[in-house]
Amino acid sequence: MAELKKILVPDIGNFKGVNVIEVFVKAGDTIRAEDALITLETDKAAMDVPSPYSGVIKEMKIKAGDKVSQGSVILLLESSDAAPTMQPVAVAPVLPPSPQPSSARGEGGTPAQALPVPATASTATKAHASPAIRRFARELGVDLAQVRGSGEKGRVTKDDVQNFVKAALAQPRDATGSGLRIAEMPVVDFAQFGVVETRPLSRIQKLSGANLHRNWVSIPHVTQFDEADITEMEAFRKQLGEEYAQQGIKITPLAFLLKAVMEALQHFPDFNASLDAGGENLILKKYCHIGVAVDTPDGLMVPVLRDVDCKGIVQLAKELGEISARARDKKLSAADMQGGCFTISSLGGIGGTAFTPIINAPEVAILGVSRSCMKPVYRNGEFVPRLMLPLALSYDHRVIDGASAAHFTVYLSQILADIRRLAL
Ligand code: CAO
Repeated sequence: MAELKKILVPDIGNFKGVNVIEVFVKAGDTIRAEDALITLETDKAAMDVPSPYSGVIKEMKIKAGDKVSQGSVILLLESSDAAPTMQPVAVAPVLPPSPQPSSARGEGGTPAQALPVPATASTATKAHASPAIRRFARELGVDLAQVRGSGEKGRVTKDDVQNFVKAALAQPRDATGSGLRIAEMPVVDFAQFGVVETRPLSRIQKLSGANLHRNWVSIPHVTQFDEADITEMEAFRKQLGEEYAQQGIKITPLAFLLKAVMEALQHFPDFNASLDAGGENLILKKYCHIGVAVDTPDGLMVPVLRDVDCKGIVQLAKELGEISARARDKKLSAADMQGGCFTISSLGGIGGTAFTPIINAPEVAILGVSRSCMKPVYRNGEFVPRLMLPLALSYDHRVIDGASAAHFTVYLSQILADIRRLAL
């Protein structure tokens, strides 16, 4: 049967009017026997007072800053425990110890047996904190010496330990887990400058944003620029486009690019690869799945076209139309976006002359394509009008060096300039 019990300050030796420096519980809390309730501190040592019973706290009778002696009521506890448990009291030195060679002194330089309870080995550290806080810090793996104490005499409180952990978790991490120590972004109240409206980011924006941020800060990016002469390719594409329009297949430059990139990946296998988790090995892929960045009303999605090496340009154009429509209709499955070896991001349908795409890790390179444009190209002693396609290859410099990247774009440009090479 549960009954209301008074929990009293136990025998603390001859000390009277001892400071309550920390209260760990509050009314309404359910506690177990031996949970720490309060920490008392004399000028010699701090000690935790544990609960002799388990139960629910009905009322607190003291608060931090009060002074208590043996027999003072700490709280009222509703408990059905018949007998109290033993009352071990853990002790810690009050102040950081100064080195003391004398064996006559207890651990941490505190006079031994200052209180009639045993000090444990774990209390002999330099930080100023109660035994319960030391245990709490130990459970979280926190080195108390690194925590700045906000309590009286610089004592470390539970809040200090929690804030230390929160701050550590909030630190940006790089791929190796070390903090990047980036300066904090200022918090600006834009409303002070004019009218504003707050719109939450979409789920896709939040997800892709986190991945883009990770890739941007953890991969050493370099972007190689080039131009491909697609005058002949474009003439052929237009011809094909008319033929396949009746079948509802739209043949855009991207279908040719998929095929040409596949050919370049086979020629330069290091681009069709990923670093393993330890960053020690390159995993070379014998398949060729290529992701395509698709702009949707909710944000960027990257569905993957499978086995590009086994498909023709018309088939790729058909699948590209289908998969980008599915992306825009939010009908892509997680599997549709997995397994890519390389990504193409084409802004050619929109415009622009160049951009630097972010690598879609764990891939090691991405091709950005901008809008083709007629340009005067100097050939055989004269300027001739040629349709030039701007290419931007961002690559992971841990895996690919600049010369390889230039070879890759030159090779890709040669194929696009004469797509008969795809048949070789
Ligand atoms: N140069 C000139 N014209 C181009 C071109 C290029 N590089 N690429 C495409 N075009 C033309 C097409 O031929 C088509 O012309 P017509 O309508 O006259 O036939 C028009 O531009 C529109 O093409 P499209 O966008 O419908 O088709 P696509 O195959 O080029 O692209 C897709 C498909 C899904 C990639 C595209 O719609 C898209 O979403 N692009 C945005 C990708 C993106 O946001 N990337 C950025 C990622 S980083 O934030």
